Amino acid sequence: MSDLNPLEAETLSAIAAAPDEAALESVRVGALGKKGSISALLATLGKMSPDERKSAGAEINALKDKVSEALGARRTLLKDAALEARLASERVDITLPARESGVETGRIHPISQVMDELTAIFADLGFSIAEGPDVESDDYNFTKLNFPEGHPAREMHDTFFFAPNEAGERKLLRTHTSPVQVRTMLAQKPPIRVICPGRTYRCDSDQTHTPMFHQVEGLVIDKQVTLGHLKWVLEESCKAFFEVPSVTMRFRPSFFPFTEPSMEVDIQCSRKGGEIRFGEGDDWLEILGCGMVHPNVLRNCGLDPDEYQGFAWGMGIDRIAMLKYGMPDLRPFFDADVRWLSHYGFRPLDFPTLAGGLSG
Ligand code: 2NM
Repeated sequence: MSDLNPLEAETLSAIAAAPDEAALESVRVGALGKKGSISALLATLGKMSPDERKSAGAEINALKDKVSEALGARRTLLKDAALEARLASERVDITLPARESGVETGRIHPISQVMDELTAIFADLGFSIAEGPDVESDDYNFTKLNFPEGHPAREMHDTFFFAPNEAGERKLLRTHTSPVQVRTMLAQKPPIRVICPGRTYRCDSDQTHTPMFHQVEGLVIDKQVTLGHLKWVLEESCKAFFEVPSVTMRFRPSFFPFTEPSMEVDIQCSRKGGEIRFGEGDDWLEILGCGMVHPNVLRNCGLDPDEYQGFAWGMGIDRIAMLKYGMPDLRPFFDADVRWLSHYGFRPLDFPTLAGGLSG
């Protein structure tokens, strides 16, 4: 039997030097594993004479016990140290001030606020919200809305077109939210009462126009719908939106391909010292376009104009938001400047409701 002392010294010093539990495990495998150094020694016992086996067996087993004990002690030590290190690194300083929640710092953009206000107002009048894609077909954006091919009204919309596909069809960015009303008429049976808020696009950019802007359009279809109903809905919603007890509206004849008759609507206001007030004064502010849905549009959307009539209107949200909240310039709307947003934005939990007040 060879001298076991060098193996013992080597194994014990490897155990003492193991920096972590993984390293310690490989020392254990190297000594006590199936192919380990001490296991190899135990395997030699079978070839020994009974006397030799007795003394060598005792020696090897003593070494094995010693190594096992050292492994156990080192493992406990490393486990404790690892726990200590983890506790130190994950320590929470409970004396630090609490971090401010997003609900305190985040702000709702004025355009979203105005859309939420209009949603609350029209929901109260029994309207649903309908939405549709920003990328539309020529058919839904123009043809079904009674803009014939080659009609000059198409040119008035400064449309952003995509490249044509193999079939020669070109998609476009919707120039108004009216295609959502088309989709609604094609998908559901009257009576219909919807408003359609969303982004719209026209290739137009100057002091008062941005190539992307926002609209809310509305549509009512039923069997006995008149201009009188249109006028009432617009008056009620304007009073609610501008939070005044009465408004005076002026209806001027106009033209849109999808309505007949068509009107533009102004509301009476005063402008003194840069401040605008509604329900008084001798100025007029243009706020929306509207009319009775053209029989061709009804037919194009699967409705019989002898059975159903409807009215529709559309308004730009960006300018209305500027007016209501006293913002002098349209362009910062789309600058994503947090300083502007923290000044003009709305607190997320102050959600507009008719009962709680729209704009707080
Ligand atoms: C406006 C003005 C007048 C309108 C018409 C329709 C539809 F789909 F029913 F034909 N949607 N929106 C409409 C009518 C929009 O925006 C100034």
